[in-house]
Amino acid sequence: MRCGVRMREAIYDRSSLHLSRRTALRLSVLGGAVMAVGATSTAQAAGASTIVKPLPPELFEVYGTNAETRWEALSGQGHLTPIDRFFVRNHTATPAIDVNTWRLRLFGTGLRRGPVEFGYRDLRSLPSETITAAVECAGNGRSFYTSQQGQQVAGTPWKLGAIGVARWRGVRLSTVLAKAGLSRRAVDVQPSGLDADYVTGGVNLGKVRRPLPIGKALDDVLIAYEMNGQQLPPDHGYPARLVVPSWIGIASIKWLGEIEVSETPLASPWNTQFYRLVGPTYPAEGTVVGKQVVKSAFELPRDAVFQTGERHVLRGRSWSGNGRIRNVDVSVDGGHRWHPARPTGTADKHGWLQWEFPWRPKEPGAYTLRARATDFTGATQPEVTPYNTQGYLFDGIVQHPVTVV
Ligand SMILES: Nc1nc2c(c(=O)[nH]1)N[C@H]1C(S)=C(S)[C@@H](COP(=O)(O)O)O[C@H]1N2
Ligand SMILES: [Mo]
Repeated sequence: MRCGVRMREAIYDRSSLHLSRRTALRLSVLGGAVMAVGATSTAQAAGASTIVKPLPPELFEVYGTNAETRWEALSGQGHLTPIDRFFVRNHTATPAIDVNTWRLRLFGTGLRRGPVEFGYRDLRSLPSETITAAVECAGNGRSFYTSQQGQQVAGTPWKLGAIGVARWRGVRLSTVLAKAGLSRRAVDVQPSGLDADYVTGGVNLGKVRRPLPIGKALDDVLIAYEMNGQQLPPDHGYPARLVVPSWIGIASIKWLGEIEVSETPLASPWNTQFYRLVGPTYPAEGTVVGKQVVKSAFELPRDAVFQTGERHVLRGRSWSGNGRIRNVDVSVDGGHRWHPARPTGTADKHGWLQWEFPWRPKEPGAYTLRARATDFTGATQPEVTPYNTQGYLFDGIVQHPVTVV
């Protein structure tokens, strides 16, 4: 097979107790792991993991093929999200890729010569660069459209944990494009993944792929092969993924296999059907989503419990696709009064700002914590985010309920 890809057959299963009898009969226990005999869809239907790394419930909340980081699991952690708690968003399942036969193939009308291939060693021998950047799903915070705004939206009901910040090392996409003979006439590139075709509603949409304008592709995009100083883990795109700073997660294609380079605009379901803002405040054809928005989160479980009269330090993080966070305000009284939070780290252009806020609650009861960030462009978090049908780009102030006893 050209790219040496085969679908992962061994799937670690933590939910075999929930398997139907029929599915259970198709699984045989093998050395503590469970071998799925059928295709990925069997595993998915059975609720078995399509993610390789362990997903302990204290670190993750799992939704089908996806898992979000619990914010309390970032408490006490540094600027970077450790790999063991970095969220995973898989359209299907993490594939097993043989790096020895893996190739990255570039082709299309936007190249001066025919297809050009790079092996893993080729990539590693090119000049490397290291950046700190968030990968965040466009749907991060989606569940708040429903819980705070009473709106029905389609997609994974993420809270705020579909984001992670990592240190990525790799080769600039611009370096690889130049090597491949980029034409001056190129307008779009379209990376595509080596994971299984994405089938939804009975329709096969093909490989996960999304066009990226050449301006962004040449600006600051990385083909990453390391994450937080380690080889890129299977779930995060091994052997190589794109990291598109400040843009929605879908731009950062994992398990990179091909990049089409085109002198005419490209399209895929991921920029026509998905990742468009459609709703009453948007044009009829919808608005294509690129950059991320401003958000904030407390490093606390929902319904955290605090002691009356004691001094607590509330900690959190804020981030924006526009760049650095300028300031963060916190309210503990239902949004009436706002007080500045104290930064505890440096604002990162493509990462986040960590902050803290001391709090000594005087009376027991139910409280709602709020954090509201403003970035250096002046963009801030509104009370209400305008509705879009697929619940993307929620930037509203999130209400975090806690109890004081
Ligand atoms: N090949 C491929 N790339 C992909 C995806 C995928 O399912 N397949 N999911 C995308 C989406 S929607 C997001 S939010 C990010 C998630 O990256 P992570 O799983 O490393 O956190 O990967 C993106 N790249
Ligand atoms: Mo995503």
